[in-house]
Amino acid sequence: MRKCIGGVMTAALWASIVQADTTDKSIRPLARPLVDNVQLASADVTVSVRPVLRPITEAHRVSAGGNARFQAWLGAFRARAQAQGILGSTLDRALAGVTYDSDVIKRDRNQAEFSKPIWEYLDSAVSDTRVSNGRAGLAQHQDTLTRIEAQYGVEKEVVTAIWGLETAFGTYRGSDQTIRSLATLAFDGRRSRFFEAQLIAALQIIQAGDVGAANMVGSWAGAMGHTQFMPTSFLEHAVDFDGDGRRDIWSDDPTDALASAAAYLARHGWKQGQPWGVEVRLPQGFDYAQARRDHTLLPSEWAAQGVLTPSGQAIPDHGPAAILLPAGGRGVALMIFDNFKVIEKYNGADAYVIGIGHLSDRLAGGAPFQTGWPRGDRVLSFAERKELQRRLTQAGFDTKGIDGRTGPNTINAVRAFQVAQGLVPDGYPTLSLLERMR
Ligand SMILES: [Ca+2]
Repeated sequence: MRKCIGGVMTAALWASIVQADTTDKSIRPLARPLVDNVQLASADVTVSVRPVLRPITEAHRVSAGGNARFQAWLGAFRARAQAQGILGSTLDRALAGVTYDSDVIKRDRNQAEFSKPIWEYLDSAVSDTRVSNGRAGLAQHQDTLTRIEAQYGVEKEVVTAIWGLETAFGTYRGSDQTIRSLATLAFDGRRSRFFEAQLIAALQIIQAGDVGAANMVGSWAGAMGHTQFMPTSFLEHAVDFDGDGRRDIWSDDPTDALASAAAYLARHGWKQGQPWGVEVRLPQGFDYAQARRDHTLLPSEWAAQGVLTPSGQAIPDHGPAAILLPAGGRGVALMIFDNFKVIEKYNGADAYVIGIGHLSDRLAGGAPFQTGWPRGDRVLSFAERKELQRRLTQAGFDTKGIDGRTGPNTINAVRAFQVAQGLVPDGYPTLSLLERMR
């Protein structure tokens, strides 16, 4: 069994990211998490879920019969790579002995849907162990992180939190040969275009001399180094912070990787001093229809409605903010700022962003969330979410499709149903809501 890596992210989260990639947000996230390591296995979470229908492709079948077809594909790929400026000598070096990796495809196909709620994800993402390891990392790399913060304007606790979730502070950086993984995934039919572009980018990195082919290792899905950059993100955003002439995110020294993560956030608009989000307490009679990403007010305007910290303080005016209820009206309520969207550029799953944000707060000495989670609830299965969508649509609350994904249309339909039923219209689909519709 291959060694695993990863932050606390799971197959389901990965699947949701892949989904995001193929829809509205293109190839943005540089983090390609995965995770099966035992230590973090309990972190499975489903945030936005998608159907996991994974066709068995020709490429998949190749695994049993050797890799002749893969080798033929590699031959044709060489020509395409050379047309894009990859030298024959680079290809000789990087592709020598590369074989099809059936394990990678197995992992790609096994991204089964997990139905774990956000609080279980956060239990692991912001566990006491991770907080204490993070504080140790902060102390150990204090000087470097301070210089990175000064240069890029990203707080050292935020950079450290990314490091903590991506690779448990460098502990699980992955040992899969990146070229082999990417070539296998590019040969495979499921997302060939995306992975061939990543493979070309990986070859450009090798050609530029940032890392030797043998040392270019990472996750099975091609994410590399301490902060799990995909090759295209590396090319665009990685930096040589220690000044040795190479952008080295693979070595034991995390300097370049940490600075690269900060550079990435800075490039996407990180505002130093602005919170990612702040826990709030909603007043009695709060109009839950306001709890949506596209409705922003200044904290002072929220305060005028009684939206305050759990201890009753008004939140300073850091900029426009939305109210996010990651587990509906019975869980933690957050006031989120533009920096939330910046972390989303790293990985678009709400649970991930909240995990990064909350871990960074804890590393800075902040308190755990004051509000509890509805831990008695279980997350709806894929089949149950489809059933809910079907029943809502039949009842006149159109979800604009029955795909098992809880997107804005489904949330709006849930809200409308809740309003009609005199329930708290938090838009959050629960089992009891489904049962009510049956
Ligand atoms: Ca360097």
